[in-house]
Amino acid sequence: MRMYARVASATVVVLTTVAACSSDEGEAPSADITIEDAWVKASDEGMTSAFGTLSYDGAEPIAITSVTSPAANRVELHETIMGEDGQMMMQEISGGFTIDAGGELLLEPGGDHFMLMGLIQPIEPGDVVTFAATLDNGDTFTFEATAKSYAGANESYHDDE
Ligand SMILES: [Cu+2]
Repeated sequence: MRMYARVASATVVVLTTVAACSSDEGEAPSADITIEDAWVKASDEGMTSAFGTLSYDGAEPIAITSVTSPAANRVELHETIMGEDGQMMMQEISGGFTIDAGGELLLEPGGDHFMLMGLIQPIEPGDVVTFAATLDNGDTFTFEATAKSYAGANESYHDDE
């Protein structure tokens, strides 16, 4: 009898703590990700890249596992690495882009980026391209990126070799 009473009161304490935590959050539990300065490298055909600064407001680390866009047949999550021959090359990152709790992820030419494969039509400077990203917790978020001409970010693609 005494044992049972102790367990019951411990449970009450735990529930109270959880309630206090969730009221501290004060925000909807949907994706706490925002992107700033999102842009796409204008391109006539083939493939191109999208960049920006992702900020994540959640309490647990998260990963962006897939991205789609009506502008391309496929969007891959790429990292840029030094190849064995000393040339920079890009490849699909395994496990997606992870972002720490309260962290940022910079997508920039020569680094991590969203890779648009098989453009549906030319992307001209000033065009707005929409994206939908899926997170490892099942949440999704959408964002828009404006196209601009850019001469860099011509790292070779792993499959080319
Ligand atoms: Cu790439």
